[in-house]
Formats: sequence, structure tokens, C-alpha cells
Amino acid sequence: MSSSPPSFLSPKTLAQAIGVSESSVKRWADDGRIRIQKTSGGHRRIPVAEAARFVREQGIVLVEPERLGLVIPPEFERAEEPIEAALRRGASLELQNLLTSRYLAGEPLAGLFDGPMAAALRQIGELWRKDPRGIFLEHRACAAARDALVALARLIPSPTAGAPTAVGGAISGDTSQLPSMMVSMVLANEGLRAVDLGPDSPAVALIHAAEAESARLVWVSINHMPDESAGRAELRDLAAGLGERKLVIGGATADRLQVASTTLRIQTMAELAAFGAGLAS
Ligand code: B12
Repeated sequence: MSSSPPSFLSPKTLAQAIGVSESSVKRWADDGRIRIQKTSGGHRRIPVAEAARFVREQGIVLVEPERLGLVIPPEFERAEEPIEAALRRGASLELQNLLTSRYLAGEPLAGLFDGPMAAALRQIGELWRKDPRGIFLEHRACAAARDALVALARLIPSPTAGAPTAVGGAISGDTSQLPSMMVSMVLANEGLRAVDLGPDSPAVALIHAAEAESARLVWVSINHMPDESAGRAELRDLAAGLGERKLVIGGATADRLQVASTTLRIQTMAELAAFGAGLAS
């Protein structure tokens, strides 16, 4: 990744980004409308995720987004499908800027994932059929997406003390990384503490994680399914090993594996966000 947004902003930087005076930002900080931290020298510092929350909730239009580390090159603003264009070029910084600015403008995170991100990856996944460079372009796009998601995740507010925990990952043999990352970010954005074990996470690992983290919810992302009967058996073991904890599954090939009636099949990130919000409230 070539660059990432700062972790903390000064009141002056946030003021410049949103086009107000520094004293206004300081006043909002002192009123508690913006939660701040203080340096040992007594200076106010605003965690970038807190600035993101404030901008989203107030519906503020950023006048100088580059102050938050958002530099959007004009050619990407003009492109017809800018997210797909950035992914095709493996341009993680541009992708990060596009996702971050849309998130800060108040778009639901789940909508960005269900919509432009999933659509673009579907298109890119078809390139190998007619382009000998297709596999390279797909792998590079995935790497760019991963870096941009890591950067975007830094804007999601930290969970409050006592927030319910969710753990999850992609099922055994499934090398996908992005869907499970997105699940963890969507749940975190709804106020849960989310622990993503990543690709190829067997049932036994998920059960141990759920116990260690006292998780209320376990998710399994099922996208590539090398062996369906093994997958079915694994989900059965998982459902049995989790006892009272909630188990949700999702992903492109999840329908082939649904087993226990207590397992909840969720289709989209938007539905997952609604489910997570219910759990967090
Ligand atoms: C990226 C990708 C890969 C990458 C993964 C890299 C990585 N680091 O993540 C790599 C290159 C490794 C790969 C490899 C392969 N892939 Co692949 N891949 C894709 C691709 C292009 C995008 C998948 C993705 O990340 N999408 C982004 C996510 C966010 O979107 P989504 O998958 O649509 O998921 C949505 C919902 O399902 C839901 N969701 C997803 N997960 C979850 C989880 C929960 C809990 C919930 C609630 C919701 C949810 O939300 C998402 C957003 O709406 C798809 C194309 C496609 N049509 O999906 C093929 C695709 C999944 N791959 C496919 C295939 C065949 C393969 C290979 C077998 C190819 C090969 N011959 O080697 C290998 C298998 C590797 C393995 N054993 O795991 C097929 C699967 C077909 C099938 N039905 O089984 C697909 C569908 C392509 C196709 N049209 O043929 N792949």
C-alpha cells in the first residue's frame, strides 16, 4: 500500500477538511460532540474514526478531503465505474480514496460491498475467459481490495466496552479473503467486536475462537467449495460445537451446504448489517 490516512487529526486539520473554523472544532470537542484524546502536552487530538463518525452523522460534505488522507485523482472521478477501474488497475490508494470518500459521505458500508465492490469483482473474475492476463489482473485486484479494506477499516469506530463479539472466517479449503473481511467490517460498523480468522478456517478453529472470545455470533463465508460433503460435515460439527451461539453462513456457494435448522443463511451484507445491529442493541 503506498499511503494510508493518519490515525489522529488536529482540530485545525479537521476544520480545514470540513471547511469550518478551528475554533468551531475545538468548541465541538469541548462540548463532547466530537470525542477527543489529549496529548501529554494538552493538545486535542481526534481519532480519525471519530472524525469519520462525525462527518457521516452530520452529513458534512468534505471541502478538502485530502486533509484526511483522501486524494482523489480527477481521472478516477470521471471514470464511468471508478471502483471497477481502480480494481482493474490494482490501484489500491485510489480504491481506498473512493471507498473512504463514499463511506464518509454517509453511504452504508454494506451497500458499498453488496453493490460496486461485489459487481466489480464479478466482472474482473470473468476476464481470464478472454484475456491471457486475466488471472494476473484478478489476483492484483484482490490485493488492492485487501489493502483498501484494511485502510477503510481504520475509520470504523472501535467497539464500546461490553459490545458483543463475533468471530468467523472462510470455510476449510476456501482461499477467499475478501468476503470474510467485509463481514467483519460490516459487523464492526454496527457496533460489534469482530474477529476475522480469515481464509481456510476449519470448524475446530472457529469453535476454539468462539470459546476464547466468548462470541455470541459465528459467521462462515463459503465461496469456493472444493469438497461439498466435507463442507456439509464441517458445518454440522460447527453447529453442534457452538451450542447456543448463533451461526450465520453466507457467500456465493453457501446454499449448497446449509445443514442444521439453527444455522441462519444470510444473502447480503445489508441483511447482515441489520442482523448485527439487532444483536448489538
Ligand atoms: C476473487 C476470486 C477468487 C480469488 C480469491 C482471492 C482472495 N484473496 O480473496 C482466487 C483467485 C484465489 C480465486 C480462486 C478460485 N476461484 Co474464485 N472467484 C473470485 C471472484 C472473482 C470474486 C469473489 C469475491 O471476493 N467477491 C467479493 C464478495 C464480497 O462478493 P460475493 O462473493 O458476491 O459475496 C456476496 C454475498 O455472497 C455475500 N457474502 C459473501 N460472503 C458472506 C459471508 C456471510 C457470513 C454473509 C452473511 C454474506 C456473505 O456478500 C457479498 C457481497 O454482496 C468470484 C467471482 C464471483 N462471481 O463471485 C470467483 C469465484 C467465486 N471463483 C470461482 C472458482 C471456480 C475459483 C477456482 C476454483 C478457480 C480455479 N480453477 O482455480 C479457485 C478456487 C480456489 C480455492 N480453492 O479456494 C467460481 C466459483 C464457482 C462455484 N459456484 O463454485 C466463481 C464464482 C467464479 C465463476 N463465475 O466461476 N477466486
